[in-house]
Amino acid sequence: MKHFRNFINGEFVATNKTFENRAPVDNRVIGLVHEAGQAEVDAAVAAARAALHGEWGRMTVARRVELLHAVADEIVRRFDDFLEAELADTGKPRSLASHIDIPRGAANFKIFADIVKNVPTESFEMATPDGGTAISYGLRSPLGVVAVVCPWNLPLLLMTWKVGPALACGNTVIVKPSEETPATATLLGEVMAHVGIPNGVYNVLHGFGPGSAGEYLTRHPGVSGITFTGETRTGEAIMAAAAKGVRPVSFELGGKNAGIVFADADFDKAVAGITRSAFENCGQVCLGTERVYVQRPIFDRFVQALKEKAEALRIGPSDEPGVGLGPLISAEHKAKVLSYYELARSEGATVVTGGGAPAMPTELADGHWVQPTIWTGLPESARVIREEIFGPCCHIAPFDTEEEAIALANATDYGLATTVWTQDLGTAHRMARAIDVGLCWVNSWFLRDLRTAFGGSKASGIGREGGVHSLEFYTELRNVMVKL
Ligand code: NAD
Ligand code: 6OD
Repeated sequence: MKHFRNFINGEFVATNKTFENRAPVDNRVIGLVHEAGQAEVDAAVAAARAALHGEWGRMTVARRVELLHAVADEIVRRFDDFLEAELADTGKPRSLASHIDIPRGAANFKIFADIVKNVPTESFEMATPDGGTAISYGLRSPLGVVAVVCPWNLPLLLMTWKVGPALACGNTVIVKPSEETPATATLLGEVMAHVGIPNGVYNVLHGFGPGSAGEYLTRHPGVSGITFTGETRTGEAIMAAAAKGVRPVSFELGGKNAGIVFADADFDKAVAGITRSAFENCGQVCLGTERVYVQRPIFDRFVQALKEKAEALRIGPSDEPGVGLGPLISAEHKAKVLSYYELARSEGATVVTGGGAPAMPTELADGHWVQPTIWTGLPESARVIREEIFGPCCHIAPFDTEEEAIALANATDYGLATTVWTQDLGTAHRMARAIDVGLCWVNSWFLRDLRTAFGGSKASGIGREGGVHSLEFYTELRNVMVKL
């Protein structure tokens, strides 16, 4: 049985309160997680604060950059360890984790180390009222001790997406991984120690949200800022905690993203793209498409083609040959997704395919499997169309005009992402301008350039990270005015 301990001040710390870590593929207990209480949170904050002013705080940027490259190299060297840890925690297809999750774990350290090394700050020269000259310039200092609160859907990718830039900017971090996926954050502690990241710079606390490590950490006055990825409702609770002390937050939250397919789109590419955006990672991607709008001339053909793609997805554990769909993360999440499958029926949906749990072999029968599901025929007011489900499902509706597609896409409280399929550049640009989202993909989906701004509008988030935008959150910019 594996034990996932907290990582505080360079040491793995056990506690006398543990909870079970279960495999999504069969619900077997695969580990025990040591839950951090207030004492461990206090210790981690003290360690992170001390490290801020110790060797780490005095280190040259060049040395910090070198160390972060070493972290990335060590993740690559231990690729298989990270891969197995992620697969055990999530049950996702091996091909997915090995092509996306783990490589991004390494890239997130490299890219932000290089950005910090190469991005200048502003500088202005001006005439002063007495006829002299002054030069002002910007100096970036770390924000301080950063709490990094993470979800379970892309555990290593989403954690390092915050830890990479935070450390590159000279901060120290305390990570609270999801209670569902403790493994890769813990493993990263070994990597940090191995490459010589000073003690206290990277800390990990395990536990839940309310009444546990998540709440204790985000309420802690020694935490300078909070970066969070997860549900919008949780973001509201964390924002209330951050209000005490007026501490900054960066939030990447939920979505109810629209995919828009115009009749002039490359049909096969659009079908393949929406298949990915609706079903990849078993629909557990915040950027995923749960609302699909297809221009009327190709609507019936598109529904039929997507149905065939969904039905061709092989459901199974990570290593099953040709597997396209893994399990959901937990029994609780499966119950939530299946409750929406029921709700869709009661709201009057036509179930094009799926709508339940698949029959699985006995050894996998306790896993959290659901069928990829497509609905049509619901009114826009239906809860299934309004609420984030976070499962492998989508509703498809027809539209006639560009204006109608824009209105449909925008009729949501969320504003995270959209994917637009058309061969007309003018249409693409107009849609990108008109849809209220942080991220608009055209003829693509989840195609990432880490130098670009990433984040959501409306209830989907606060702020942008990525490229220099990460520097804006993870540093304080001081202006220095020098009268010559
Ligand atoms: P969640 O909000 O339930 O949990 C996320 C983390 O917050 C966990 O570590 C949890 O323990 C912690 N937490 C919960 N309540 C807390 C509290 N009161 N105080 C402090 N910490 C608390 O989210 P989840 O179920 O793990 O992830 C799925 C959600 O994340 C979906 O809504 C999805 O859209 C969203 N998400 C968004 C993005 C994005 O980039 N916008 C990316 C991935 C996931
Ligand atoms: O690619 C990223 O940097 C990122 N933050 C992806 C988020 C995916 C949501 O599930």
